[in-house]
Amino acid sequence: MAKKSDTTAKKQLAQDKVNFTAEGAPPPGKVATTAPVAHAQPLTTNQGLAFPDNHNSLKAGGRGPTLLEDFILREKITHFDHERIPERAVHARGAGAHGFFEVYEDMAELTKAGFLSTPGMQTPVFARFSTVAGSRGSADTARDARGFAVKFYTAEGNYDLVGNNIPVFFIQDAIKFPDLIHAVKPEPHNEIPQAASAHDTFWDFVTLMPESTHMLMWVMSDRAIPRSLRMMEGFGVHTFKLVNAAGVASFVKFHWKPTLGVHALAWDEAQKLAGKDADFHRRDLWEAIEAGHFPEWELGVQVVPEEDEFRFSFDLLDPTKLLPEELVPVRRIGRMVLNRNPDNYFAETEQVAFHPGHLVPGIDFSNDPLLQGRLFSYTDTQLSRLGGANFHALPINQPKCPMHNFQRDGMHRQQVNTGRAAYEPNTLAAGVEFRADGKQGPGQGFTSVPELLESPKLRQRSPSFDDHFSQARMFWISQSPAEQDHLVAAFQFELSKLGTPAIRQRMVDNLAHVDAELAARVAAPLGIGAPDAQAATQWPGFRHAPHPVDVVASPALSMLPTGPGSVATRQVAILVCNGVDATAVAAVQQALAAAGASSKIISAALGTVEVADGDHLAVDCTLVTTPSVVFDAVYLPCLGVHAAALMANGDAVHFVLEAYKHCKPIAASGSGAGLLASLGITMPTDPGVAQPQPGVVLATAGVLPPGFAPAFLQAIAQHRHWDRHGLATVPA
Ligand code: HDE
Repeated sequence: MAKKSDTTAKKQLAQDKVNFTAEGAPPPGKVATTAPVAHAQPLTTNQGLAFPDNHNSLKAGGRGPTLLEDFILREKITHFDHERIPERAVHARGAGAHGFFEVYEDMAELTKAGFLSTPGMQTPVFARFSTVAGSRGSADTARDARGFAVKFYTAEGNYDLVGNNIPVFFIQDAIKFPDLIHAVKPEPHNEIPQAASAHDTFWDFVTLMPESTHMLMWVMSDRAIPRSLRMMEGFGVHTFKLVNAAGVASFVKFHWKPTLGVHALAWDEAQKLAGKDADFHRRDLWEAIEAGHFPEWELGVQVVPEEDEFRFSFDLLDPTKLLPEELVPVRRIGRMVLNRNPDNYFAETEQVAFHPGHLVPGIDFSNDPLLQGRLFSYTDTQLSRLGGANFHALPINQPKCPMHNFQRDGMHRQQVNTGRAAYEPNTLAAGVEFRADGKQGPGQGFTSVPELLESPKLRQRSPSFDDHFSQARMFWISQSPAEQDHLVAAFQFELSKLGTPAIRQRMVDNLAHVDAELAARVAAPLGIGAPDAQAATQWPGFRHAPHPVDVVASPALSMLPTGPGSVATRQVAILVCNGVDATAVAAVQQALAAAGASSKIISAALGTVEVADGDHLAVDCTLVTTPSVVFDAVYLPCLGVHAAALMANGDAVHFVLEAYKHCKPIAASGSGAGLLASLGITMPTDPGVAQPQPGVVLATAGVLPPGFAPAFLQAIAQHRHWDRHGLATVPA
């Protein structure tokens, strides 16, 4: 028996050897000669040991158990097991890009910051945009504030401007931040809902914190659903200080102004995009940069001399207040261009560590109590997120200027420090001291602005922070009618989702302090009582300050004046089927391309469609894989006698109606124009160009009139036509 079994084992062993080489691996001990294509070099372990077979673990026989001694397998699996790091507690989902900042003028009169001193000087930057509440895998288009963080790699050290796309914040004191975030994140018992503020705990908290009312107005506005990360403003939010070489400080608010204007999605569109293309924003950023359409913003400053600190009816240190641009104009001092996508998402976008306390000489903090709290949080969070005190040594975080200090050791230390003296002062390391000389002036290092502080220790909110509603009102009265409609609808949407009617009531009671009409409109469909301003005053957090006289509209708060703008990078869908007028399609495509927009041919199936003259036109995408929500505008060309066939396709009908309902520009020619009429969108008028509904461009004639493409481009440049009427009846 024993002998027989020995023979079987030997046969199996021989067969295993055959199998091993039969699968193409070289005999043990030899390095693979056909290197993996991607790297053109042999695979190795983390220790540099080349190994020939990356497909089979080491087993006792071809069909036997895997051996524990397979250190190659173990290393690979162990590394994989530890690939994930904790996601950011807030701002987990983000997209980033490299670029440069270029200053326009010498800012020496206000700041000694070297990167703001020489006109035309370029400083490398890395920017990361993010949503706040959702986790890393959540959808891009959630209703939320967007993070807008920029790391400037200046010659004097890294400067981080860690802002948002909304100029104010929910709370006035950092001690409330964990409460705010616990309230907005998914509810802890069931982890629902993801990336959404429309749930009881969020509104329970904010209605008890009336200081959040101003920020709520922004978050319920279309600012919270940007069309593109490239089309949103950024704000430093807090008041900071600029300090010149003479030590003279001024207060400053930072702004980023996008050159493409500020534009938003429709709320229904944003929700659909969350399913149809959850990566909508990051894809848009990535593709724009790949296509050479580099996103660009101008950096603006609002400067207030120190002696004017108390000039305003609100406190400059209160982060729930903005500084109206009409009171202090924004001075544009430079531009940021993002021109390179990251090579590796994890290494760069995920591992980048921002911190509002990463300052350079010439920029300093104010005493904003929210900002002061942030100064602790950002280093602290990197310690657990990036695994220790050496996160500054990760390539994306390294300063691009010399760095010397006596910090030593710690997890994952990258630097190999030499010498005996890891302290200062010393005489043992050639007497070297790495200190700036402390004098004021360019290149002389960071010094804090001296400030006289003598006061009792108090756990108290300054009464100058008490006015919670005036700027919320300013925001409301500054919006266009369409923007006001969207804001009311957003409040209604969110509050309708609440299971606790008392919370809905508390919100409209608070809103009654902003504007009676706003509160009544929001309350109407919520199944609650009329807004009761008096009831709101009963809650402990409520502090009542009468609206000061200077609550007047601030035109800069509306998104409308920023358009019409450029059509560059806009995406246009051209719906086709057999019989399409290819000449008209080519003419429109050419006009779009000349203006920097791009177009896609969409049909029911991939392949080609037969054009009117018997030739063929290639289809780029199908109606189902690229729905209307991923486009900015639609063109329906003449489809000859086949027009009815397209409209027999429910997906095509839905595509057009949905784009129309989302107020997107629609152009139609020939029988395409007739199709629109059959959908009830508009009646075709005389031959030629007409705009019976805003943003609808028609040509009923067979041949495109010369004004057709320009009219379509103009409609696209206006972004959306929010003033379209009768949309409630459109079934999409
Ligand atoms: Fe943040 N915030 N935050 N924040 N924040 C973080 O830091 C925090 C606040 C902002 O793309 C965290 O590295 C506290 C205001 C952005 O990596 C954390 C308070 C503003 C980003 C943190 C605030 C911001 C963060 C999580 C109240 C607008 C993403 C990961 C005192 C001016 C940066 C991290 C990136 C990230 C704390 C309030 C903007 C936990 C305690 C106000 C853009 O440290």
